[in-house]
Amino acid sequence: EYDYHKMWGDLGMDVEAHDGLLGVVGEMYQTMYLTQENRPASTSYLDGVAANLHSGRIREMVDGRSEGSPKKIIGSFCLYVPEEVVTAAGAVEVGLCAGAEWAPEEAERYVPRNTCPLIKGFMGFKLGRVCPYIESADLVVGENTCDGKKKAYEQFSKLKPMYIMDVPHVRNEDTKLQWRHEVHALAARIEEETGQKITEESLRAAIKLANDKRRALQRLSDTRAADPVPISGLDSLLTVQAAFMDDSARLTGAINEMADECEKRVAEGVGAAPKGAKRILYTGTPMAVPNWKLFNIIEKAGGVVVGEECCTGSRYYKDLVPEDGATIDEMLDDISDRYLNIQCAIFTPNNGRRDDVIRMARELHADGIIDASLSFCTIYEMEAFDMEKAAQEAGIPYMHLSTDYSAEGDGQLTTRIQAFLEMI
Ligand code: BJ8
Repeated sequence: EYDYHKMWGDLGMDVEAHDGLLGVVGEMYQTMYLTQENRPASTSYLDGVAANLHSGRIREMVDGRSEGSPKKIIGSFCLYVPEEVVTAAGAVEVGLCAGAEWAPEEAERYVPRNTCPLIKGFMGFKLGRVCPYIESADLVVGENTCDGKKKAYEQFSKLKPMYIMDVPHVRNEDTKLQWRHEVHALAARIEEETGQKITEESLRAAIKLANDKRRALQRLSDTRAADPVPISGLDSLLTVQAAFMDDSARLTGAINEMADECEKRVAEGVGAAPKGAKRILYTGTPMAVPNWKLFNIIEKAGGVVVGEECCTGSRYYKDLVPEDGATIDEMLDDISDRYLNIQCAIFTPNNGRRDDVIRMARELHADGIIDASLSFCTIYEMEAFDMEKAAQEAGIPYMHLSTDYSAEGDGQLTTRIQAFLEMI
């Protein structure tokens, strides 16, 4: 029996507090996930990921590092940090976004009280020393996206070695070149960290590895257009959340198995929710582990989430990087261009996001759109006005919500969601 408590202690974690966190998350998983009926059998992979998140997966990466593969662990908070570059230089990229509140009083010594819960969450996870991903990371790559993150990184960098990428906020020829420069600079910084040069071969393989994962996620997503829908929104969400933590090749294999089973279910008319269940397209801010509450409320109320336009959803997998780049420079440019196209609300204008939401709602036969922002996220709250208009014009019922990580407003949230499901 491997001594995980020793491993967490060696990583500098607060082992006792961490036991408490694992207990809470384990209970949430039990009541939200394991109570679901008619799950595809292949989702047992997700149960394994959830069980190993802080134990087996960390051990694997930490052991791997001491054996030289991967050489380093690189943490990131955002979709704009290209994993292909990190992989090609011999490191592994892991997501550090926090989906739960932790040590808020300590976090408030570094960031204001009225900060988005995602930011407050990662500050609290670091200060409370309960996240093995943060603690095992050799370097954390941040990005100048929203004001909250940009300024919080100034604080976070006092606690952990950081490298910051500057993400443009408009798309034109100048910023395209600027962003390409940023991606090339990241490549140099990761090479310096690992002491390993990116080669044509390693970069080409990394592009293929990431694309294979995206293709598998696209396959799975396509099956959700069916009625009855073969897999729940909760399980689909966890699949993408897992992608930020698990080994890419293993994950891709598991997702393809889930897609195989879901395709078969569609052909046989087997669903995770009954035929005719109200279908919701989610759009909004990302949902980091273990932020499952909104999907749980929707699905326990009898609705089913059939798609998610967000960073823990379609934005993660809808676009591929071309696989025919001839040189390292050309491949890095292709990677840059693909990432600049992510429809984050930090961009102005960002009309592509609205188009995507309406397109997805139609393709996935959604009965309604739920657009949710984490509280104090000004940019997503701002975009909700035009999102509502676009939904109205398309004739699709729409609801906007603002939530945080606490359970305080859950009763009211449930009432509003139930009313919306009845109305659509
Ligand atoms: S590409 S969505 S992962 S920045 S919710 S911290 S925006 S105040 S997460 Fe994001 Fe990258 Fe964009 Fe995606 Fe700020 Fe809003 Fe908080 Fe947010």
